[in-house]
Amino acid sequence: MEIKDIKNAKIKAWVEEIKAMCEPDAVYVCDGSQEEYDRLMKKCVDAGLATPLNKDKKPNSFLFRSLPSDVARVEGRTFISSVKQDDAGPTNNWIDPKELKETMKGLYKGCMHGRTMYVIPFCMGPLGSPISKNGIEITDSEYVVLNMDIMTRAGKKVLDVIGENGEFVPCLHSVGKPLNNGEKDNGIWPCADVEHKYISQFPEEHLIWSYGSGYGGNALLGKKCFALRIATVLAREEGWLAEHMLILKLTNPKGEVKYVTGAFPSACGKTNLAMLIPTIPGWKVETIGDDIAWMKFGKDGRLYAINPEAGFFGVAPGTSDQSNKNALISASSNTIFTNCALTEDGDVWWEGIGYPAKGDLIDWKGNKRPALAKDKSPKGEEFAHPNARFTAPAKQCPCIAPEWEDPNGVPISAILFGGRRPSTVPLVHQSRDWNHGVFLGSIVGSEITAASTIDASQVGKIRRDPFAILPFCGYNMGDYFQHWINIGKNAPDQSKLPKIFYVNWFRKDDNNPDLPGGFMWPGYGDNSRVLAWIFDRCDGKDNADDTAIGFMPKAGAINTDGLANYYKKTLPEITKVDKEGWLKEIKDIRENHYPKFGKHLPKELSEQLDILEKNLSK
Ligand code: SAT
Ligand code: MN
Repeated sequence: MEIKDIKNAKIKAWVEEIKAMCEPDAVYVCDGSQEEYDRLMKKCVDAGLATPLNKDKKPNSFLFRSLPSDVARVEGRTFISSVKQDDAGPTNNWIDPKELKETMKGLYKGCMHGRTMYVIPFCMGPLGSPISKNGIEITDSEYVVLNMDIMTRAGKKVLDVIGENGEFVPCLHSVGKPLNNGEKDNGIWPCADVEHKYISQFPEEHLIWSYGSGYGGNALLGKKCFALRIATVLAREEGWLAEHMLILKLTNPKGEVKYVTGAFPSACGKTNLAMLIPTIPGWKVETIGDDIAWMKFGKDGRLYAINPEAGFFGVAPGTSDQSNKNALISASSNTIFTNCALTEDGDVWWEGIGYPAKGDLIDWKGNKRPALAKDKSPKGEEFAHPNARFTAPAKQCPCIAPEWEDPNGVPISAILFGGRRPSTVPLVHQSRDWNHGVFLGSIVGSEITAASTIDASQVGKIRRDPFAILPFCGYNMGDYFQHWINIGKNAPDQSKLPKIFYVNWFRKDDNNPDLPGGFMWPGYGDNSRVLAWIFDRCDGKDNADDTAIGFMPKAGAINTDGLANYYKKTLPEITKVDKEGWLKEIKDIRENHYPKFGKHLPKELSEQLDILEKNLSK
């Protein structure tokens, strides 16, 4: 489609304005058709940017390789550009919007020379849902168009929904690599140097400007930029929750259903949990979403969630038949792979895929190397980048819940928080009430992962990531905590609020040689044992002890049938209160974590810290 096919005057004017600034060779409005997808993919293949995979192994699937400087989100180059710095808060990078816009306009000027400017109308959430929101992404990257096509509902149907007066979030993106004088990409992933990358959110204007990166959340602007950074701002204004959470449907052996959301920092097994295959008989997990939840109160006073996305942008390494079979099946056709290794027979391979590759591999940097006899590689010598991804349509997931696109969303019974915590935090505990739950969300911490940094030396250190949303909150985190407190306070019916839990699958004991990887809990499908306990808690079952830190499983309340003996032995250790550990935790929160938020820290949270300390000293 062309600009003249856009009926909405506001969109049209904006597109014209960007065209004048970026000076593309052509403008193309995406209709979202299969023909369009195939045509743009062919363009990538012809330009040497995409490799078609073997049709018998991965039908209609393609592999892209990015540059080493463009393999992950760039948090250091991500900005919340609010009018006042205080509104961005202590945990976001901030530049004055006037200054940032001047700088970026300088970069955008003529940045699309030699390229086509694509206009992607997209909807976050099921079309026609009262919770969904529309956006328009302008980009000069075919890779972005193709990924947006999988990750969102995109195309003409969205223009129709927006109509002549509907609202939309404008999202501008350029890879920042103009092609002057007939220059070509020549198979090299286009992007700008790190110091010229800008991932900018303007919260007052509900506007996104991204420059210089073609990768993931930096470029697919519907995901982290819109559905989290801008949506958190909208949610606060409008009284709902935009969260970095998976949504799963849990069915017990009696056929009763509960929906659960969960916030875990990137690459903490969130996608695995969303698609978990239970090891306890009779239980079933189905997926609604694996990354983002938008939650609003329904007429019945319950909190309803939708998944604003239509696909999975999942971490490939570590995904195997054993860790997440459902993700592998989701990504077995019609999938875009990024920075995975390529096998001789035209399939993809990655570390932790569950089997060694044969013959030679082409690694994510494009070098041919003989495969190792195992499915692991030494650090720094991986064949697939540790943050290599698959972009797969959610509808291909074998365990996608039939109601995953229900415009009304699903009613949430439980909210989980978690992270990689080798010590202190037990396998599971439940908050006493809403504010205590907000406290638990506020202290979430995790080891730094390859998804959040391009600096390999940082990987493995612990950082606090409250609500797992620290890199994705579009305003002051202290005010965000307050918003959560207010949601509880102003809930239409307090008794219908979801119960809040803190889980930790990652407790370690490196001195116990029995434990694979030193982990005291098997994780993966065995996490269903914890989900089952949570399910029963939501029904008020008497399966918990009231402890200093909250409700914890009574002895024998976690189903251990079929669990390896060494895990049965570690279970008491990971389901008790580590008093010393928590006292250290309190000290760290009080000295290093909470002070960051200054006067924006809700008094309810410091109260929770005092209560916890008092309980522990009893
Ligand atoms: O690259 S994304 O931001 O989309 C994925 C992630 O880091 O969680
Ligand atoms: Mn995520």
